[in-house]
Amino acid sequence: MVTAVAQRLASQRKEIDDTLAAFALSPTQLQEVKAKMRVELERGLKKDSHPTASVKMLPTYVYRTPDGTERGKYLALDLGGTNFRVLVVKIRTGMRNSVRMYNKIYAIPLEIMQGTGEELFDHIVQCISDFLDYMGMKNTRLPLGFTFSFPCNQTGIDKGDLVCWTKGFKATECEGYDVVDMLREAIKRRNEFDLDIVAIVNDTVGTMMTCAYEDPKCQIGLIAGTGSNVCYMEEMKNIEFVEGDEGQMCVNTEWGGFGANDNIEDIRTRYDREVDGGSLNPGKQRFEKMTSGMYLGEIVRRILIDLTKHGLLFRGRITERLKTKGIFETKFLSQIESDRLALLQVRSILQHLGLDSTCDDSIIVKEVCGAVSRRAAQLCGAGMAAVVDKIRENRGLDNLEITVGVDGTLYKLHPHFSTILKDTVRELAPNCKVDFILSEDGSGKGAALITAVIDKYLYAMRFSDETLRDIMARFRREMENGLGRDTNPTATVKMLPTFVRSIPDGSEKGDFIALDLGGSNFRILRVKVSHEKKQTVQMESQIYETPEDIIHGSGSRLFDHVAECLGDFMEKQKIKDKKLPIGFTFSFPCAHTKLDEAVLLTWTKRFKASGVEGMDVVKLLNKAIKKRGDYDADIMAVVNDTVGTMMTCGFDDQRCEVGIIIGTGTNACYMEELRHIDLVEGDEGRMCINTEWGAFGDDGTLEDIRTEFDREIDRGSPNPGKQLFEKMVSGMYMGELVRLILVKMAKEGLLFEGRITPELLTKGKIETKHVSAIEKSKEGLTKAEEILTRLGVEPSEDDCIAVQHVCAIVSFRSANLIAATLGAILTRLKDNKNTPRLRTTVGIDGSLYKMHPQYARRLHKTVRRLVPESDVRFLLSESGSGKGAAMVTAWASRKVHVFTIQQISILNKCAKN
Ligand code: 0WK
Ligand code: 0WK
Ligand code: BGC
Ligand code: BGC
Repeated sequence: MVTAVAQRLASQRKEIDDTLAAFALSPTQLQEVKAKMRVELERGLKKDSHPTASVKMLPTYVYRTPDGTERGKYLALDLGGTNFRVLVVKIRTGMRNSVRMYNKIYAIPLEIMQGTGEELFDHIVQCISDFLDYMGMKNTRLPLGFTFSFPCNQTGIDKGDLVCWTKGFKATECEGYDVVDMLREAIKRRNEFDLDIVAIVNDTVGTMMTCAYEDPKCQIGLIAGTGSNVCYMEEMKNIEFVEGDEGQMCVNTEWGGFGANDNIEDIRTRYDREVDGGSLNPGKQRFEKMTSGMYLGEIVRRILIDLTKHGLLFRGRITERLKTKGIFETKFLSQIESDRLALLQVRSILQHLGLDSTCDDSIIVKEVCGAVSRRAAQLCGAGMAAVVDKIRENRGLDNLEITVGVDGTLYKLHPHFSTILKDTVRELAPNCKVDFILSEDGSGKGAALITAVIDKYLYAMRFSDETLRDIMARFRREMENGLGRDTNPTATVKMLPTFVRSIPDGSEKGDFIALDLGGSNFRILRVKVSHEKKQTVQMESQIYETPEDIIHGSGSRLFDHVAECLGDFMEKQKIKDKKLPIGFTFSFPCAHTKLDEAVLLTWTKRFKASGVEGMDVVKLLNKAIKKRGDYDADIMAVVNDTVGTMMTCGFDDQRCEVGIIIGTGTNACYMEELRHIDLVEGDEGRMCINTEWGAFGDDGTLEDIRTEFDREIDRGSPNPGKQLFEKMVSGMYMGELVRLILVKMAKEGLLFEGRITPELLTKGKIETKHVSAIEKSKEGLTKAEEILTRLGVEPSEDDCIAVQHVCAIVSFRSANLIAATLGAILTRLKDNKNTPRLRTTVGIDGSLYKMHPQYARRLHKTVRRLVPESDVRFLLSESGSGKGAAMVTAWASRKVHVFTIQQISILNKCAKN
């Protein structure tokens, strides 16, 4: 006689089974899910159906997995999972697994997740700031990889518009906006540090990269955590809405959206619809809401409520806590389902949720949890089976061996989830041998690896302040070597005495001619310095050609050309009959024995005229002028353009005691204490030293920071092995450096889909003025497209972004390196003056410094960081070094005048005696 109790229990049991039956998916149903997922994957890839596809198949612009050659130091952010992490990742080459990481976890309070976008990104930047402080890295401008675990429409590796928030996020004014821009804006708002955001990656992609670093077969990334998603390496030819058919690109499937077109309504239960209805984004992410950690607990809670309502659980008593949304966290599922947990412990979990339960209750709860998590794992398995089968067919293989990199608390913590998932994949994709490896280090490492891949050729061009200070110290040592009598002969930085003893003192006056040879223009100037009420300078100038055949021809032809231009200028100025004193700015390294005696040590930049090196350039010019015989000139001084620049700026600012050129070439001079210049007699006062820092490193001291591109530039230059520092930083070489990097990246398929055109292979096709144009914030990308199109490489938008990035790295390196060598000069001046704080002015000229949109700002910032105990004013030389040369000439002619008077008085004295 079946007791009423037994009957009641049986019907209760049936009711429970009926409820849970909806979660039990048959192999057929799973096959259908797999097939439907496959259809959606294909629809997502096709141009026409992509816009309406429920599985968005978003391009990631990651073209390959790591190959072990990555290296460098990177920052990474990891936002969107349970924890927000800020990491620093150091990757060393050659030895796989040689990655060192340090990270800090930061909370993202609910009110920030669901506040305004500005608040959210300000919060992120505040965490970064805290981390950089903690790591003492606030001044290092490291490249950053940003793991952003939400669907983004990317148009490049560092450009991605947020499609829609998922999981617990709902910050306003973010959807539809570029996430990288929002982060950059927030960093700007805080104005405390600078970062180079190189890549934005989805956490599935970061996870795939992290695992592929260990296992090259890893070509799929799976997240089974708060959210649920997969990415994999797809054939470019199948991604119809992205240009190019060669090679592969990683696609972020965003399978969480599967079902948006109602194609899985047959397996969605009313609990799923309730959870969806009660979520932050109803109607969206339906597949995710059946499979991921954010929702499984909530599904269980709603089933428990239903069963309790039907008196099948907890004696039909629905507690307030059980009514509380989100109270039944997914971690409880994992705990409750753990085989190691006795029923008693299940009851204590339920207790913790304010649920008094019986053993039966806890058994039923365990069953409910099991049903929900099992379905989740099976659904993920079915989806994964669709993905691996697609890859197998992509490659025309009967059997595929592949690895999936996995992360996520659900996969990691749930006792059965991973096994069920793997079993489902094996059943539904029998032709695929699929290995699953757990990502130990999270996707931050993967984000850093992606940054390294992109940055592969560039990372070596990024210097931490530590490295810059080391270069500063090296240069300081070279300065001392150059100043020392014994060490000068072998010093690379020649520290050439200029015989200029002071900057203008306001007493200069007269009518002068100045020649300005060696920069991008050969200029002849007439400079009139007069003293009406105050000292004024009038200048007239004319630019003359310096044709290739002249500067590469014989020395006599070159100086004949200079003399001819001078004659022409004097003609036009109607001063051919006047013997005006001439100041000759000759922008090459010269050993002076006095102001108007200067022997050219070596040509630099484009000049290579024969028979001039080792000769006194004043003599050569005088000879050429004499040869003409149509005018007479009195060359009173030869000055380096750095000296001319310092003098020009010194005319307006008495504090100016450093002159720098950052143009075709680069160099610096400064006022040194005479007692420190062993090569010149006397200890009183100061003399301007032309450092000729362009030759820094010619003895190999910079080999550790020179890249393969620097070596290639040097090999192709008219003066191999010389001016190695100049070749890393100056305008004559910057465009070429960029071109060489682009060729290499194109060869690696990282750019222009691997297209390499004869123009791109032609030396000099990218000029430094192009680099400056491309880095202009507003029209830079358009310029990039224009210039690259002219090179025939048919650039895509992200090619232009990447090229802009390359330009930024190369020009930034230049500014940083010059900041380091200038820093050495400033600290020397400070020590010379024995002052706790240096106050000085640096006069600057040169087309790179003047034309490049960011150069000056970057240089100033780095100098102030490297030499904090200084107040440095950077004064741009508006009128060129000709004016400065005239100032020196004024001084020289006065000296001669004084000297002559002295001589005459001495001679008179002798005569009298
Ligand atoms: C750890 C990864 C992170 C990802 C998370 C997902 O580093 O990028 O978002 O796993 O798992 P969850 O924390 O959502 O469980
Ligand atoms: C303008 C100066 C000249 C100097 C030049 C350097 O007047 O003496 O050589 O700047 O800049 P560049 O023309 O090489 O860019
Ligand atoms: C997001 C994905 C992410 C996944 C795992 C989903 O909600 O849409 O972009 O990969 O969660 O974190
Ligand atoms: C020369 C320097 C000059 C600099 C800037 C270098 O190549 O060696 O003398 O000052 O270019 O024009």
